[in-house]
Formats: sequence, structure tokens, C-alpha cells
Amino acid sequence: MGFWSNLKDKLFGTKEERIAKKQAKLEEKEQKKLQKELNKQNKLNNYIAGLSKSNTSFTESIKELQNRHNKIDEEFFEELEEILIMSDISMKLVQIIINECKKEVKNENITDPKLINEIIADKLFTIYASNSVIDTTLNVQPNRINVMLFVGVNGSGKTTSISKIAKKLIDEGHKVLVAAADTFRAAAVEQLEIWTKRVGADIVKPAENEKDPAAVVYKAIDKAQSENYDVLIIDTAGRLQNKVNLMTELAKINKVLASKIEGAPHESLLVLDATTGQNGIAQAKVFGEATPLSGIVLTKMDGTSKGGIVLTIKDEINLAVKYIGLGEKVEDLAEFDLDAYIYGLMKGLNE
Ligand SMILES: Nc1nc2c(ncn2[C@@H]2O[C@H](COP(=O)(O)OP(=O)(O)OP(=O)(O)O)[C@@H](O)[C@H]2O)c(=O)[nH]1
Ligand SMILES: [Mg+2]
Repeated sequence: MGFWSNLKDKLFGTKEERIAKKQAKLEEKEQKKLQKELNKQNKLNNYIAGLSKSNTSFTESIKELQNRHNKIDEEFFEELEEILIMSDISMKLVQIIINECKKEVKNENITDPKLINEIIADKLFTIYASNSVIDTTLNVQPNRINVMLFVGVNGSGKTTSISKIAKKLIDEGHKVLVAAADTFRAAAVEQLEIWTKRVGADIVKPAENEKDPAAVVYKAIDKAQSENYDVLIIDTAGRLQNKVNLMTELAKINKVLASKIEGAPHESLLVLDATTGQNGIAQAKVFGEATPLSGIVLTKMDGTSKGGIVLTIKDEINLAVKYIGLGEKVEDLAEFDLDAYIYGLMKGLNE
């Protein structure tokens, strides 16, 4: 062997070693690709499982309707309208969907009721996506403490969703602190403590007899700054009995945050329970008046058969749904995905 090939072997390993290395790299790439595919599939399966109640109710009603009618006429559309309303899509959106469907049916000269499925799916999709960019990413940037404020009525799922999101951020490598700024219920702090332990986040609790949520937030900021946390999540009380109190409380928290961390809170997420349907929206609007909001976490989608609520919320509150809760377990929270949602809602109709 000549000097040159000896030198190369010394520097880069023998030819066989180099080939083996290349092969290993290729395999690693393949593995990563496979894992990505698998994650995508898992996410879709979560959606399908979480939306199964809505799916059954929606697809069964439409199939029944199609079996009862052998052509598309005014009566068919009246019944379709009822089905859409039953799935918690607001009156206003139902009118738009029906009118759009009518137009399409006329343009395409469609008479077979079974051919309307694709048109409905397409209209649901465009109505959600219309006039807006769908941004589901959380505003998390490097080299700062990212502050996320969670608000919403009692029992909507704030504490649970915070834990789920904390887990996701921890899995991504972030150091996460949670502030138990619910000084209203002692049990609320205990519940948060159990959850944070489970997912590996740290917690700041109110001092004994502390009644001021802003004081807890103040203490949490101090800890986050001195111990270099990447994310600070704030759990708040969900009482709604007194709008003025709620407004003062949230305003005070926001003031403390803004004075100590530039641009904070970077996310203010409204947590909404999907099973409360259109009543929940009215309550949620009160929170929107009390604090600026950046997005929605829609919980308990697995518990409702009225999956159309997603469209109504987006339309009425004019905020994107960033995450949806698909069950009680810590992994049952998914970034909102319009394709997966429409598929989960209508799966079975086009097959
Ligand atoms: N099935 C299901 N249950 C959920 C989901 N999210 C939350 N829950 C349940 O809803 C209940 C209330 O959730 P919490 O997280 O305690 O609600 P909260 O908003 O913190 O309530 P308060 O602290 O009283 O204001 C709990 O039993 C949760 O397990 C979900 O996506 N699916
Ligand atoms: Mg709570």
C-alpha cells in the first residue's frame, strides 16, 4: 500500500470502515424518515380515536339521509341543514355551507345524494381556512423566558392542558416552570402539583393564605429568571361570577408580567370545553374582553358528538384553535390539524 492510501486510512479509516460508516448514516436517515412517518400516523390515529363520537354521529346521519333520498332536492338540503346544526355548527355558517353546496350541485349537475360527501368536506375545509392563515405554532423563542398564560372557565381543562403542553415542551428539551396562580381553590394547587411531578415540570405555589394570584406570578418570574427557565406557564382560576374581578385580576397579572419580561405574556390561550357547545362560546367571550388572547385550546373533543363546534368557535371568536384535547391522558393533546380534523369527522363516508 502506498503512502497516500496509508495516510487516508489513518485519517478517515480503511475503505471498508468508510463504507460501513456511510451505510450507517444512510440507515440512520431511513430510520428518521420512518419515525417521522410513524409519528404522523400516530397523530392521525389519535385524531380518529378522539373524534370517533363526532364521526359516528355525523356520518351515520348523512348516510341515513342519503338512503332516504334518491335525488338531491330542496327537502334533501333542509335535512342536511338540520344535521349540520345538530353538530354545533352555527346557523350563520350552516347557511353559508348549504348555499355553497347548492351552487356546486347545480354547477356540476349532480343529482345522486351520495356524491355530495366530497362537496361537504371541501366546504367545511374552505370555511375554516377562509380569510385567515392557520397558525397553530406556539410562540416559543430561544434565549428568553417564554410566558404562556392560560385562562378559561371552571373545569374547561386549563390545568390538564397545561400539563400536556408542559410535557410536550419538556420532550422538546425545554426547561419548564409552572405557576399555580389559582389562589381560589386549594385543591387546584394540589392537582397541578401532581400533574407537574408526573410530566417533570417545576412548580411555584402560593404561600400560605396568599390570595393574590399576581404575587404568585411575581415569585415565579423571579425563579424563572434566576434559574434560567425557557418556559413559564401560568395556571389561573376559572371563576366567572364577577367580570370586574376577573378583569382586574388578569390585568394585574399581565402588568406584572410585562414589567419583568419583555413582550410577556407571549401566548394567552383561552381554554374551551367542546362539550359545552355554543353556550361555552358566550362565556369565553368574557375572557376575550378581560385579556388579549392569542389562540384557543379546545378540550374534550373526544367527549362530544358535535364536532362542528370547531368551525363555530373559529368564526365567532375569530381566533385559531391551536391545540385540541382528544382524551384525558397526557399524550391526548394534539396540535390542531385541519386535514386530520376533517378526515376524522368524515371518515367512512367516502369509502
Ligand atoms: N375526556 C377529556 N377530558 C378532559 C380533557 N381535558 C380535560 N379533561 C378533564 O376535564 C376535567 C377538568 O379539567 P381541569 O384541567 O381540572 O380544568 P380546569 O380548567 O383547570 O378547572 P378549574 O381549575 O376548576 O378552573 C378533568 O377531569 C380532566 O381530566 C380532554 O381533552 N378530554
Ligand atoms: Mg385548574
